[in-house]
Amino acid sequence: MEFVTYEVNDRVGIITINREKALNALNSQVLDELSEAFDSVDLNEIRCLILTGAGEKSFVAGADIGEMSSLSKAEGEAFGKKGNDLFRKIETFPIPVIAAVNGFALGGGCEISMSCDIRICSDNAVFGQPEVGLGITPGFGGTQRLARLVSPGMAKQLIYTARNIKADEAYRIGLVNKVVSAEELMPEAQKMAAGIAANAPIAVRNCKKAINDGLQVDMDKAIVIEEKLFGDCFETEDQKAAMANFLEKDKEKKLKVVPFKNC
Ligand code: DAK
Repeated sequence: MEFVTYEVNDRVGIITINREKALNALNSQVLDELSEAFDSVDLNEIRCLILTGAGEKSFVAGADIGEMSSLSKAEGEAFGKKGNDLFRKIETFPIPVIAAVNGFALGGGCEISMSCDIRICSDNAVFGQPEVGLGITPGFGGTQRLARLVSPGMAKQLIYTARNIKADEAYRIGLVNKVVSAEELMPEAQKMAAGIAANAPIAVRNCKKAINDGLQVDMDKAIVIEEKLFGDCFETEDQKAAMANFLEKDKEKKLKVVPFKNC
């Protein structure tokens, strides 16, 4: 792949968007390669992913404006679908995905970070949805995910004004989980990912599914979703071993890597 790299560090996979010259802007090729990178993740081995951008300046400076500028209506729709399919793939990916936001996260960059489960950013990060200034609406789920992550009023303010915000404000409104220095960004993301990877993999996956699916329905239905996914954990070796260890006062936690198909 030309613009995306994938590496594995223990049970954590790191996907890096590597198009630094264009501040990691998302063109069709980057979207295709990202999709391919997610498809290549070995879910029998990897328990958490980190998504980041190459360089120190930008996570993703948005969809590629050069490519978009000449799109016809039909091509624009196809481009939108490519992005939306990828972002849903990330959002519903069986294992958690942490966005390590290393600079600009504008437009499609802010949107791709919001399709991840958790956002950690460097103190030079800048978030924003500048689309209305370009004559379009946020088209990769920005109107939907931002309104769900922060308050609807705050999302409307950011989107209507197209104002960029810095890391500290993004943290204050709940858009990011944590702000660290640029040097600390990847170590911090890896530390969090390793912490997630140390927990029972089926339980973690079921938590992601329960939260995601539950948020789409009313509380009565959400509780049923939770019950089902809670019940599923009782078929797993991790649940049996972890509870037996507790009862036997065995403090050493040894969780198995359970194949995806058993989920
Ligand atoms: N696209 C293409 N190239 C970009 C880019 C982008 N979004 N952002 C930056 N670059 C390129 C610049 O053109 C420049 O290239 P060269 O001139 O060196 O060849 C290089 O990256 C460095 O950028 P700058 O020289 O501008 O660097 P500065 O430090 O001066 O400024 C900046 C950094 C991030 C403030 C500035 O580059 C900037 O404002 N970039 C654009 C940010 C932006 O507006 N992003 C939102 C894009 S709109 C859709 C769904 C979704 C979308 C669209 C359609 N459908 C459903 C159909 C999403 C839309 C968006 O994301």
